[in-house]
Amino acid sequence: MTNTADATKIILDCDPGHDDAMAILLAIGNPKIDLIGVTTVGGNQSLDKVTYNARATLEAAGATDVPVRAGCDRPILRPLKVAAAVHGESGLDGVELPEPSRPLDEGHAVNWIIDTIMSNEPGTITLVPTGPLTNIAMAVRLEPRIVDRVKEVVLMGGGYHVGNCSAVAEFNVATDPEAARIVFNEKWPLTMVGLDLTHQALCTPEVQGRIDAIGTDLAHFASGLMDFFRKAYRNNQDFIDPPVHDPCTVAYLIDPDVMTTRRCPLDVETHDGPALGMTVADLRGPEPSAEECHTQVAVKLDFDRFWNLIIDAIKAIG
Ligand SMILES: [Ca+2]
Repeated sequence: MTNTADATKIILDCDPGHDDAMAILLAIGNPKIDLIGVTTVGGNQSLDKVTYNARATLEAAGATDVPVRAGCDRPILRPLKVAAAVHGESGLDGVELPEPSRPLDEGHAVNWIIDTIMSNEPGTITLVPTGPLTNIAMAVRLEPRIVDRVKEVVLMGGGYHVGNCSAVAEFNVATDPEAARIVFNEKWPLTMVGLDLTHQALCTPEVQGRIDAIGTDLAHFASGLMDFFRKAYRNNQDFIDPPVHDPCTVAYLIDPDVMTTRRCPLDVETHDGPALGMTVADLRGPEPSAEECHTQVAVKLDFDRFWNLIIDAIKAIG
């Protein structure tokens, strides 16, 4: 895939994960995104498993030029509770994973994130976290200067109306609420693509039929992921069709018109109790300006525009 000259350079920090895998495919298959590296974090499954899954997904997409580095294997303060009910024992159940031909790249993901941001021109690297925010929080504590050098942070996590781990907490934020609190409170431009938005990104049978119709091995791989994800969401989450959360972040970077956003102050509840891991959005009053407020939430998805991007990416990879 040849990228456009103005392609957005992103670091995808993820825990694949069926929807993380779809985010990887979208990043690889769209010329407006330059995926300069994948970093992994313990979340949906153990660090070893999600790191293997990231490498296998890149292999499936023929993208063996993209480096993968493993990061933190557990949250900053809390034990890791994986999401095997949603993603299976492997973290990417439902498909045959190709053996990665590229060895895992050396070095810790947190150090690589810092080195990459500090060695590139300021304002050129976008962080796209789609797992617990442990690596990003560790990076910003180790090297605070990354805050001013990052172009923006577009993350999947949280929700201002609804949770999935609890009534009010979403998995990525609930897994490492302290890390999320650190990341949300740094003064970089931050977009929270939360459940309010991603629950609109449903892989309906009609959408999956369009993926199947592409007819390539990669389309078969993506469809197999969606089959498992649908079953898991029917059995565990009272969904008919699975919400494909993580690629919404990449889609927003390709085409901001894929969603509407609302600027508002955000914070994270870190105290134990019924609201642990809640993302608290202050939606009172008129919408603040970008100068007044560095955070925004994703509100409304353009469903057709979103799925067209995914389908075009799978086609483009071939
Ligand atoms: Ca994820």
